[in-house]
Amino acid sequence: MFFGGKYGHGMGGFQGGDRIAPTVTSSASASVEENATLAHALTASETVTWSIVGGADAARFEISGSTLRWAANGTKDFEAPDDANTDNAYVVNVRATDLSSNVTDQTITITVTDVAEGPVLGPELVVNGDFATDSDWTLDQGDSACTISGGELHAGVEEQSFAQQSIVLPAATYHTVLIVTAIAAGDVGVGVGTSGTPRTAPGTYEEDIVSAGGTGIAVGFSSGAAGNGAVGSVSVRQVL
Ligand SMILES: [Ca+2]
Ligand SMILES: [Ca+2]
Ligand SMILES: [Ca+2]
Ligand SMILES: [Ca+2]
Repeated sequence: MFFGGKYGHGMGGFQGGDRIAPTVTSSASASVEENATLAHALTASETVTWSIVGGADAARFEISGSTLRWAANGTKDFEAPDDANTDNAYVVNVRATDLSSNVTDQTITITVTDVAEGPVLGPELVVNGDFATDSDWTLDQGDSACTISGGELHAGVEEQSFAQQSIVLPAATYHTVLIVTAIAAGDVGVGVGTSGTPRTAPGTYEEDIVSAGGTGIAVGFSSGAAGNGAVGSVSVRQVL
């Protein structure tokens, strides 16, 4: 009985007898590009279950099986970090629990890296920007030699400017595309409250212009008897 009891105690100890805490073998740090999901594999020296037990950014994570992910399997925006101190380094404490409830915690830092992203543009602000019809544009100044025909805006020989009403916000940046199809002399430019660079040769010109504000988008040809030319299209979209 004595030995049996001792063995019995020993058997009981065997059943719960793993007293060695697991070793976490996966990395305590990783980096991931913005706009991408996170799949940081969690591994240990023995069979474990994983849980999140703390860390400044615990709420920004979730664990699916043995994969550490962003909460709701989402993504991060480098330009708008939502970690506790907004430095794009997200800190979480994970816990590995083995079959005998031994635990080992690990602090993991996931760093979000920047990706060069194109500008986000708002909707097109120009109506009839390809001059498909003789409408929408108002001749602000100049003579009647200015016409819209053949998908182009044609200017005569005086200073001329065609405009259309559109809300243009002060200090906002507008991405403009101007296609100049002909320049006999002088120059032509697009304006969004502030004038863009005068163009003196045919070509496609993209330019971001910071607006002084106003209610007009305009295409203006230079003053003087020598100025004339044609424009094939104009586009203005706010840089958001
Ligand atoms: Ca163990
Ligand atoms: Ca971004
Ligand atoms: Ca941080
Ligand atoms: Ca970026």
